[in-house]
Amino acid sequence: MTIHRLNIFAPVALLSLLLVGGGCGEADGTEGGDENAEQMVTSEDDHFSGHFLPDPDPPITGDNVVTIHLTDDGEPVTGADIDVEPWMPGHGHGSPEHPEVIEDNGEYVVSNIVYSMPGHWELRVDVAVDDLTDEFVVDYEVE
Ligand SMILES: [Cu+2]
Repeated sequence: MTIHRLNIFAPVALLSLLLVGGGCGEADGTEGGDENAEQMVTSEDDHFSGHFLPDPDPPITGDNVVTIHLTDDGEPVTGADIDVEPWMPGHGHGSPEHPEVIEDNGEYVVSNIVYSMPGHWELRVDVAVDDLTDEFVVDYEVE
């Protein structure tokens, strides 16, 4: 990230801190201006890589979609069993909705991701392929 970008995002972050004041807790302070751009993420036990593309970007309070390109050593991983849970670690709550996953040849479209408030959310993605299980934890700043 660049300084230039920080200058753009810092006022927005401050503003959302002020706006969130009366919610279910204080907005989680996050380090160094997390971006919500598409990201390549490695699963917790290093079994998989996931290319995460949020729509909209950045994510918004309400209904969101995330497309995950799941790979293992650069090869698409097909037929994975994927379970997604949004989680707000600063407040200890999840989402009122359960996301749905549809696969197209190693590309997993996750819909019905409902963030109930702005702030710092995790997307916790459990992946099971045959006997192998692993998990992604991806951070988002929800507007
Ligand atoms: Cu909350």
